[in-house]
Amino acid sequence: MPVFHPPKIAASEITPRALYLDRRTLLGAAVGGLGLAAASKVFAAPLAGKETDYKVTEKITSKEDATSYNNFYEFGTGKDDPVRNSGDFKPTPWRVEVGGLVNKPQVIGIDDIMKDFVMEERIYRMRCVEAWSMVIPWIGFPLSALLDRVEPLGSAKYVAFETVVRPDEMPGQKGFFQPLPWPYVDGLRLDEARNPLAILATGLYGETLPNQNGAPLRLVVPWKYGFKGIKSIVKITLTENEPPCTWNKSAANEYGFYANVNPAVDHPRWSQATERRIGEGGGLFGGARMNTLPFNGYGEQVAGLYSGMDLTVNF
Ligand SMILES: Nc1nc2c(c(=O)[nH]1)N[C@H]1C(S)=C(S)[C@@H](COP(=O)(O)O)O[C@H]1N2
Ligand SMILES: [Mo]
Repeated sequence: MPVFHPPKIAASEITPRALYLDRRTLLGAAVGGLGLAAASKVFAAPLAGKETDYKVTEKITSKEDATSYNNFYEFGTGKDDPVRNSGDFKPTPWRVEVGGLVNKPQVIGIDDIMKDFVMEERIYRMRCVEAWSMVIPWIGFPLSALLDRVEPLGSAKYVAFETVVRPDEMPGQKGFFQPLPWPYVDGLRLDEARNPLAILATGLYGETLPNQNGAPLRLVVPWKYGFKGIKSIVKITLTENEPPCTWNKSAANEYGFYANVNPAVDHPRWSQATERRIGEGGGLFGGARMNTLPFNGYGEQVAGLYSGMDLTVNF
């Protein structure tokens, strides 16, 4: 029997040592002297072209960084484990079971998904709960298009997602100590899932999704912390009750169901006010530090989903 061994991300991984030891001093006048831009926005050079809801104009993270600095605990807990350990993973053939409170439950093969849904590129700002961020050009289609196809019943209030379990292909699922209980699961409220920003991605940088990024199909919800972006999905279920979420199950006080990016609500063990943009700026700790935006900058599109909710309680 494997032992469920919930990981505690070390605060030292979140905020480089000097910074977490003396955050207050650093956030004060001393910041400039250290060459950090902790208190001011330091967005990288914009791309040519107009910013739209679906394409931010911040500098795109290099493909190299986006495909080698990953969280995918099924392949190990280190940032470079997914790229190193996912070579044996077979993303095809692949079937996704879509059911629960729907009129037309169905099992859809990835080939049909590629054929039936119109793929488009979305350049999204992504923000991990560990206070780092990237800008990634995804290829995908609106989750709502898939929901339309199965016709949710009026009683459906949530959408639950489940990742594949394949210990033979996913070394993080094998062995005595395993970092999380499997399968990895997460969920959205139905109206969140229907927001046009929420997509199911099948690619990035104009290419098919690599294994380490969640091949062949993963969720991308850019206004929420990265852990909601569940990878390698095999099951989507419409439910009446709030579905479980892996990180919330493993530490409910640290990771909420909603997980909206919110600089005003600190993680119990580190600040969420700023983030490190991977690959940018270099700086002392590798990654320009910038202010984190409410809803990761997507407030105009999504804040209305949460009107009347206390987001410090429903975090
Ligand atoms: N199945 C599964 N999905 C997952 C994870 C995981 O460990 N397993 N990690 C999550 C976390 S914490 C983040 S930040 C994003 C990272 O996505 P990326 O590696 O494509 O940037 O995937 C999310 N989806
Ligand atoms: Mo994350």
